[in-house]
Amino acid sequence: MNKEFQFIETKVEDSIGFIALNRPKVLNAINRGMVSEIVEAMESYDRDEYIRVIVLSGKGRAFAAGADIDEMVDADPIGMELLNQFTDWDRLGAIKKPIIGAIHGFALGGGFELALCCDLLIAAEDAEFGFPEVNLGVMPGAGGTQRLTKLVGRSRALRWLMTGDRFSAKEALHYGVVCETIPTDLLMEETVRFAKNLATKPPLSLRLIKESVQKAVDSSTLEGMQFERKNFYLLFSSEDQKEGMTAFKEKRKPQFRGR
Ligand code: DAK
Repeated sequence: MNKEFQFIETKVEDSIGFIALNRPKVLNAINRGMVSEIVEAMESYDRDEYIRVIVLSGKGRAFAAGADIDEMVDADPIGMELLNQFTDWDRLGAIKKPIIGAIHGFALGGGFELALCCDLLIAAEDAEFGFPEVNLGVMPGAGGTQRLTKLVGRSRALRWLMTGDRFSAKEALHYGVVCETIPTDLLMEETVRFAKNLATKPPLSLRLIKESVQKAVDSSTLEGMQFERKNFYLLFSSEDQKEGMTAFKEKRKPQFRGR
């Protein structure tokens, strides 16, 4: 993608599409333009066959300290409805490729909600998470109450949502919010290593695993099992299934093409 963005930075390397939030002076406070740019970049990566994995991170000393309060202070409900900003957030949920969030510093409010739109979160040891919306007289509105509760359960979610307290990377790991913690200065290096490994996996398997796990979150076990089974069958029509199993028999490394 050869495009200059105003609020994010993008680059493609080794079949990984990178997006870095880029308003470091305000701790990457997420304004409307930034959300549109993230969606545009993600959808473009999703369409690009060369890209296997997307990595989302923040420049400066935070991932993102929330939605831009300057933009919200005078907001009104009808104005927000007409701007229809949640549609952009919903589009993030429709991305098919794996999204890895590399989180350091603050991931608060809308910043935490953005992180929760990722599939895998890798946190630097200095990361701090939280939903401080309650201290501003509001509450999360871009999926925070739903996604957090499904991740950590009702009791812990209420604990964090009602107090607005921040919690550490260590706690985030303990409660399953993130899947790894990494020494802060190694965050990007280790995230890239992780992403490169994912990029060697068969893209269709990754895509259907992502869809099936989302189904587990959204539906009954029976419905989810049926969905999983159909996806399992479907992969037997892929070239990558033949390649993966033949390579095993021939004792060589498989080359997956996403077909
Ligand atoms: N918005 C705007 N500016 C922010 C900001 C934010 N969320 N967070 C930080 N900044 C700015 C600060 O104002 C400061 O700017 P200057 O004063 O230098 O001009 C600069 O970033 C550096 O911040 P601090 O000086 O405060 O840095 P500290 O290290 O002392 O403190 C902090 C860091 C993260 C504890 C503190 O900045 C802080 O409490 N920030 C606000 C955190 C917060 O309340 N976040 C939740 C916002 S509510 C929606 C979707 C989502 C949402 C809403 C609508 N739709 C689709 C409609 C989400 C809502 C939220 O996230």
